[in-house]
Amino acid sequence: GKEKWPRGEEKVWKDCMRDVDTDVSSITKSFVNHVQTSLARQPYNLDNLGAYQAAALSVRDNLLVNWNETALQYTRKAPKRAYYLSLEFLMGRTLDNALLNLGLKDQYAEGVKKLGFTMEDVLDQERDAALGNGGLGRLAACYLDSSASQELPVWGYGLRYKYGIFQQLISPAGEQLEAPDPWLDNQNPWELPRLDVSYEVRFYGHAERMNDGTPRAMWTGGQEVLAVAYDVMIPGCYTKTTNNLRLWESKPKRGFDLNSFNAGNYEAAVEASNSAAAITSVLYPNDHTSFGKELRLKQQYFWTAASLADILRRFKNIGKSITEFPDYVAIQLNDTHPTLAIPELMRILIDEEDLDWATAWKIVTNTFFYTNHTVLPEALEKWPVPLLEHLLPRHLQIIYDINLLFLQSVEKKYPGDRDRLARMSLIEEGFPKQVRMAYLACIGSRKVNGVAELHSELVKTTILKDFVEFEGVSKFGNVTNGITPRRWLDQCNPELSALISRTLKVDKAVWLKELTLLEKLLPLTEDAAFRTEWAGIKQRNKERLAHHVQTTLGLTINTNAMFDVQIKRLHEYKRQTLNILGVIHRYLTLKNMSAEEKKKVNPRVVFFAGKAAPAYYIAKLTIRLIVNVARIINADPDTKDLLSLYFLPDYSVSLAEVLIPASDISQHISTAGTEASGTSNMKFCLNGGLLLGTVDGANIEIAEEVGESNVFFFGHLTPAVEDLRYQHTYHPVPIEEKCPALANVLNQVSGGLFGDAHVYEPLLNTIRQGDYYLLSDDFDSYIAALAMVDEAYLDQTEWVKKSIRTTAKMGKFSSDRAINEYAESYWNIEAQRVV
Ligand code: GPW
Repeated sequence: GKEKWPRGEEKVWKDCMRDVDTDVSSITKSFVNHVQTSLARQPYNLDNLGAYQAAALSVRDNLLVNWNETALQYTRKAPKRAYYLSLEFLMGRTLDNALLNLGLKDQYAEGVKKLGFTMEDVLDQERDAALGNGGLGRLAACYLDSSASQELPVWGYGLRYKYGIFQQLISPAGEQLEAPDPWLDNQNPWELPRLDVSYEVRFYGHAERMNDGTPRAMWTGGQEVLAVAYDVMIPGCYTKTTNNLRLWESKPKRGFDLNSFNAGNYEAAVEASNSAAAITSVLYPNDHTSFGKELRLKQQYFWTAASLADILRRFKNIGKSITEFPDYVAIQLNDTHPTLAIPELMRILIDEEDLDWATAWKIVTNTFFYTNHTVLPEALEKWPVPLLEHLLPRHLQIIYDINLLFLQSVEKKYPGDRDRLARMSLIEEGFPKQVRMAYLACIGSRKVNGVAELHSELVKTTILKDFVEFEGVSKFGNVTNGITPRRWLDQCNPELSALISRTLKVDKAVWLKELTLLEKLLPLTEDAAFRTEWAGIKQRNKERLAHHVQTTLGLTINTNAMFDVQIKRLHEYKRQTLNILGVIHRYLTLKNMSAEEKKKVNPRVVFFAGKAAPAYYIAKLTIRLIVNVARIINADPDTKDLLSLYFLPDYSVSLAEVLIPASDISQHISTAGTEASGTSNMKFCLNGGLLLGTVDGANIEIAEEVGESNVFFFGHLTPAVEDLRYQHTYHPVPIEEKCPALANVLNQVSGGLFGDAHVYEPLLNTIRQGDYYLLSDDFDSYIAALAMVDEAYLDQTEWVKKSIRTTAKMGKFSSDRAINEYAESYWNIEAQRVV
């Protein structure tokens, strides 16, 4: 029988249960309690780090109350739930976000002050949780925030990497160096170890088909590893709903392999335990590239297998028939990284639940949803068949079976079309053969979506064209990305948030969750006093950034200049190179100006930040060029008041929170058709920064919202790109002829104006030869667009109007809108009120 609960005296239990703290005195009490007990520290020698830890532990107690009640509610009501499987969650810091979402920021600030600390110093002690590379991982974090804020029963599943994205250092020569990010070293108050929640995950071994008339097989032997859960609380904004992000840590099943140990082979025994721990030791620092490494495949399987086992166990507790699985569970695949979940669920349903193939496949294809985040070929995951066969023999069998049945159905619709079969096969022929993960994700899912209108069209007309023809277009959709206005406005730009609440006479508890209310700011473009306030806030954010750079890097920045910002992963398609070559062009132009001409120029400070994948040679060269151009330009007395340039090392979520509110203009200048969406473009615009960009990704939808007259567009459009590349290959025109301005800039770099003459040749040659990303095609119009930005900036009144209009029209880009689209049109889940 079931245990009676609570044990003992119910009243004693109930009287002792805590609720969320709301008043300053219980907050200070809990803070001091944690200093005394959890931290075992003396009040008189408590430093800022200790104060942060005490504050975090006390906030965590509050979150746990809500987190438990949310879990209880979900268990009782058993609604359909959605699971967001992502190899990356780029969370950043938690304390400030938790305080704002709980609505306790003021109370904590007051309490902390009474105890002799300032909130700012305390918040600044927290290390970023940087379990992601860039946009894809940060999107996952924004979606968790929105799911909780919209009271949706959504959990995240990921890996608890011991090392997050590497720390970036810049050498004296301007080279990127990488250092590990041991983010857990100071303990992590935001996670809850769940040593009781663990699963065994198998690798290698043998798979033997039963051949008993069923599709079953036995998978035995190999290596078994334990997946242990760590839970991270995800508070919603002004709601009790506090969801869960479950991260898996790998560990050896039995500490030591006793067989080897007894055989006297101590080293082999320890090695086995090392290899289990290695699985979740480090986040792969590659963005938009798939390297085919065995350990990465191990990570993917380890994580999908543990997550599915956990989801299945939870489903089974409801007591429904397995065929009802898709009525209770939706699983979103964040890119193809979790695609092994498809054959893994087939394996469980067939080998363990004993279902027939058709029933199992029907369950699978009603459970999964796949989001594609790129059409760049180098990013599309393919796994070598021999590697899969070795590591996951049963899954390879299942993939082959899926492929066979799939190709039979294609053959039936297009008899004799051999080319089509070869194109659509899950297996790419070659040496070795490879499994095309995007195709597997596509056919194994209920729906497929891209992340902005243009990108979703490109998915349908390029990489998945045959699949659209075969399966029908209704399976393919778009959910334009979004960003959480909690972190990316209220938290990073508190003054602007307060001005908005004051002006609209609407509490932020309302407009932060209904962001289209920002439209009510539109009439205020005509209010001079409001414009002054607006401009004043931008100015103070610029000073805050300058202060940050002064204290961290010792550099003094001219805050009277226009702040021009490009911050994102270094990648050729994002064209940081175009930006730095544009800066050099500007520098050369200034050098040739008379003193009189210079008076008309408005000063500009250009900021770059971003990491390059450690093995991405060309991207690293771009960083080196930026740093060395900065060195020359910033020291040139002829120009330094009018143009200066900074590369801020070790870009992170926290640095973005300081940079974004300070930008007058930001650059999103990818070759048309290459940036699936972009999300920092949305963050800048939400904070009243104007956008300089190409007609690409979500830039297009931003322009649709704010009006084309409020953005600065340049460059060739997507349909022209293919033709231009063809021209480059078959009718190349020397760069001196095609774009003399760019040729001159390249020659200056080659000639050693920024030192290291020979060093940059491989980078410059990517433009001189082939120019795959079309810098020479877009350079002139880029320079013209920059000139338009300068001109527009001269009219400050009009500029501030544009800035206000931009913020006002950004409501669409709240991740609340995006997550509601997923909930309604994809997952079919409903909000659950937790009281
Ligand atoms: F290649 N994105 C990313 F599609 O940050 F997998 N890393 C990646 O590895 C990939 C995509 C991948 C980004 C897109 O480049 C960006 O345009 C988009 O806004 C973001 O994902 C979120 O959808």
